[in-house]
Amino acid sequence: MHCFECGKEYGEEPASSLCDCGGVLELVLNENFPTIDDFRGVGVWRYSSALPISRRIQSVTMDEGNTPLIRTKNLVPERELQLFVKNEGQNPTGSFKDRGMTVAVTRARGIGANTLVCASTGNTSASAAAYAARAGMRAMVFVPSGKIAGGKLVQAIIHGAKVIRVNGDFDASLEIMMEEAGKRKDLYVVNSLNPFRIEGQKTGAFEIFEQLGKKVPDYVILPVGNAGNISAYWKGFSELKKWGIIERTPRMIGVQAAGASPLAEVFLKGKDDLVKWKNPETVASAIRIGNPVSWRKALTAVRDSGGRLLTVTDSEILKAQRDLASKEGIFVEPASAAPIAALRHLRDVIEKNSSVVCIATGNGLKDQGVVPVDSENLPLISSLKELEQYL
Ligand code: AN7
Repeated sequence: MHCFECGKEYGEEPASSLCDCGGVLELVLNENFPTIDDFRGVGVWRYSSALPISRRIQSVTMDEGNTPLIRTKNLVPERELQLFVKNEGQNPTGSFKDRGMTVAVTRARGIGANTLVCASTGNTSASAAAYAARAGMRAMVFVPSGKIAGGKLVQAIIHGAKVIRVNGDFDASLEIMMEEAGKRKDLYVVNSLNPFRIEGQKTGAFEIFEQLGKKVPDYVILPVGNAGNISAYWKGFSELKKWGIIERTPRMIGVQAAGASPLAEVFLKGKDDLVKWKNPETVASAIRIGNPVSWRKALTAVRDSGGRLLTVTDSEILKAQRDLASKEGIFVEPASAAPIAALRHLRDVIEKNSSVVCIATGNGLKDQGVVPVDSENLPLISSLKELEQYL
């Protein structure tokens, strides 16, 4: 375990899960590289030979991962693009967070932690709450007041987490949570700055490779908030290459909402430093983040892979969400529709016939408030006769 920014090495993660320099940590496997024959079982733990968890520790799992990779039929002409959607909304708590949470909470169990803590735009808190319940631990989650999707809050509450609202946005929630966690040894931070979360999330890349019949897609497109997940997928593909399992890596494309795009700004302006945004605003509340903690990892992923970062507007996001639901039968939350919305902007970038995987990070049922339903104006009948009149 070492700092991604200054290189300092660590044997065990510090209380805050961040380096003394403020950088994010990274786990690197230096020997005993796995081969494809080492992958056994189903889901995230199929890849345990590639995960930094001792086999002596019993995993805290709910069979996360093993999510469908769905070839689209109607969204784009099949002759032009091989477009796939990786439906991470089918994880136990309905988002990709479970991939990382199963590994981070297993790690927490291994080092004897008993209280999980996170700041969250919603999905991390839902996942942390559920895995804490599973592990017999406590969870304390900090969420931005009034700006979190109803379904996610319901999940955190039903799983028994202590939910604390912060008067402010996600970035303010993270700041308060980190200050508290830095002071207390009994709290274990499960935000995506936790390097064990990233390890679990990288298994999404392994699955895509196997689901495509041991092939690597040309492009992988993800929504970007704190920038942990795009970093995790890049780590997964890079490791497959380092271990001699694949020969080339895909181009990584990150998509931010226009109103919350500090990282896309760094890329588009060709800068090397992130300027955090105050008061980010977007309908995609999952990625309403102005100070992405893993921004440097993500920028490396995008640049080293030959990819890019771009932005999409809220109306493009909502249209893509509706298109995916009404043309393919896949209902995702707004943030997860951002990669689909980005396709239109990438027509001159993605070569004809390329294979493209969009990561659908979260289930649409979590955030029902964004879908306008005028129930008063739906037809209401009390008899077959009225039905026939209506039809
Ligand atoms: C559906 O739950 O940050 O770029 O606190 O819920 O790794 O942050 C959620 C992020 C994309 C962005 N899609 O991933 C949280 C949180 C969905 C998400 C992202 C999130 P990162």
